[in-house]
Amino acid sequence: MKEKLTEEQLMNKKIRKKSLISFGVFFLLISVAIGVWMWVRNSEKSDGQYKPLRTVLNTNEKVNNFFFSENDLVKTYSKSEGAKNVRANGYYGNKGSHDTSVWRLRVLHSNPKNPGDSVLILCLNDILQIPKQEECFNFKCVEGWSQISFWGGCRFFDFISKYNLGTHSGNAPDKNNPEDLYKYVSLETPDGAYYVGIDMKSMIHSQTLLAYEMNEKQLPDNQGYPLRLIIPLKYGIKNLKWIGTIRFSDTRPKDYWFERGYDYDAAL
Ligand SMILES: Nc1nc2c(c(=O)[nH]1)N[C@H]1C(S)=C(S)[C@@H](COP(=O)(O)O)O[C@H]1N2
Ligand SMILES: [Mo]
Repeated sequence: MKEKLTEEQLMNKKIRKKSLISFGVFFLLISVAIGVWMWVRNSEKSDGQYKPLRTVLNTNEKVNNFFFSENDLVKTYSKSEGAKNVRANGYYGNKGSHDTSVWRLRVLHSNPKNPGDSVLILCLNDILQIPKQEECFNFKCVEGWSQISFWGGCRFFDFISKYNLGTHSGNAPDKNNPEDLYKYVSLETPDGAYYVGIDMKSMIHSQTLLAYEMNEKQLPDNQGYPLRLIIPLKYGIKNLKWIGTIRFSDTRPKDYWFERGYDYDAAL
């Protein structure tokens, strides 16, 4: 009897010791976590984001760029798998008339072969002349929803090829001559209220479209009629609806959600 009690006491002692260690470790980890959190919160902001977090986002972007391959395709689905009631989300920049009798696409470029000619003005019919490409993919929004949807339009690469855009030389773009390509493309709504900046590599990817159709019909107005960007390599935020202006540059163009703390790349 006496022996058993001692065993029990010994056990209790062991348990107390373990509990104490556990509490100690727990307390230490919590303190470290709070410390890191306070350090991040007290740091300065860069483009709407705390600097340490911005550094993490920029590093992700570099890693992603390093592994980028033109041949990596986003998974596609058969068009019958596309949603019939496609969700519409985000209406920044939808003001003004989208009537195609007045709507024009403005492309700002500097063509060394034709220095006076720096604005190319196109109508929807010009875009419709470029061979059509269709694709059904899983559209993903950073807010946490995704939806398989079916789009039609022309490849952005075919568009810049047709009009000799996006190059320093003013020649047709060549994927094997990346030096001649501008590094970034900027897209803006006609009223300038929503804007995105995207790296050229992603823009000339074969799945990136200037889309004018959804489910084989004219793009509905809430989906960006008459013209929107469909870029399956990126989150929804970069898929700008109601395109008004396109520009090329070697420095990062301004970007609506980047300015509000999101990751510039928004790559999937
Ligand atoms: N002009 C414009 N384009 C936009 C947005 C917006 O607010 N304005 N929202 C973006 C976001 S956050 C998403 S998820 C997608 C939504 O596309 P959908 O309306 O076709 O679902 O559009 C993107 N393009
Ligand atoms: Mo989104």
